[in-house]
Amino acid sequence: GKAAFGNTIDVHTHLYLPGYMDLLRRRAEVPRIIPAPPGSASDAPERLLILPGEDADESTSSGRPIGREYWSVEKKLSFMDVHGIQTSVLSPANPWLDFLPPLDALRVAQDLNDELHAICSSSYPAPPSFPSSAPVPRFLCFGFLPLHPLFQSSQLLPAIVRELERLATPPLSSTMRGVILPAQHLDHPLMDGVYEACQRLGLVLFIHPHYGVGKGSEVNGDYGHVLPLALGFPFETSVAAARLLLSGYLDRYPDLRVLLAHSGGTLPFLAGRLDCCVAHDPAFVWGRGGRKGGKLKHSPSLYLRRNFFFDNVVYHQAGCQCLRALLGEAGKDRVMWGSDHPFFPPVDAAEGEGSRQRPWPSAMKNYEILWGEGTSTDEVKEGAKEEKWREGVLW
Ligand code: 5CU
Repeated sequence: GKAAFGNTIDVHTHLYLPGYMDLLRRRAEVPRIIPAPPGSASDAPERLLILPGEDADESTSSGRPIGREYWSVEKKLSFMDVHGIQTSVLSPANPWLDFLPPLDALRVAQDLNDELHAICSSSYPAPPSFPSSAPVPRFLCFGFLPLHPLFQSSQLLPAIVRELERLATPPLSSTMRGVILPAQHLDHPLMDGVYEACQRLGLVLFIHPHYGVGKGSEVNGDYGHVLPLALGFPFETSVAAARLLLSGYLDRYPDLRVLLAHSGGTLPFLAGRLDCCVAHDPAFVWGRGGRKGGKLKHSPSLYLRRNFFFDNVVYHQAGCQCLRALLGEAGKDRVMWGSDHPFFPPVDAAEGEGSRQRPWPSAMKNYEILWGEGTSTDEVKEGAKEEKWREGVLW
């Protein structure tokens, strides 16, 4: 059917919970929040240092302003209203709780999951101009899972599974749709228990990068935030998802649902090479009659079409078309709209807060690439295009 502006579900949008902000304020190392200097204006923002090594690079070491759009529910709602977003599926921001020791991480994850659920389960009306006459949830969420700490202490696994079960049980299950995980170690033996629980409980795994690839490599270093975010992030996701594909876990857990950030990184473009290399490697042979003794039952691109879902946060129509070509007609609903808010705000700082009440070019670009280049903001607002970006199959 036809969509109207106001139907969108945003599957990639972050909220810094008040409890998480306090945690970052208490830290002396990255990730951390630097207070506004003493004596500065009362509205001077704090600053955020988040990415690995950001404090060591002169161009990024002073951090970036972290204003209310990072943590205020009111600000998130006004962003949603301006961009026609009916429901935001909130996720905690990278690097989640990766920096905490195992036992602290588990306790803090439980507290923050409760805090996230409390925010999402409050009722917030949609603007009257939005099309839905029935009340709709304005927020759903992906919870925290202290996964990095798990790799330091395997004894954490039963508690992690219990936390997944808690998220999938009322009252939390009314808002929790899954968990957000770093794009790391997805083929680790300890992940078996996590995947078993997520498949059994119907929880979606949202895989999101933070670390880039190749420590200290050219991919991450220099040029400010450009290389880590433009290349390091998507390469990290590509490698992590490929490791998951190749591990055989998706034969063991064929109903697992995995949402990949930033349109799956480079995988849509490279899926053919993955298929070809697997086909030519005796360790990964598969055959028409089923498994031939190789490790995988299917070629990698079949898992990409079967188990994976994608946001469209790629800011480029050709990238999105590549993803569509991989998924084919039947899979087109698996590409879902994402904003990556509060990241990539309008750059025109001179307009300050005012400019942030208007459509963000970054978010509008993600409408355009689903609908075709050249779609104007007015067309978006009129909802004149076929509904392609509304959630299809995840919820
Ligand atoms: O701009 C950034 O640093 C980020 C980030 O850290 N995480 C994200 O999802 N998008 C942009």
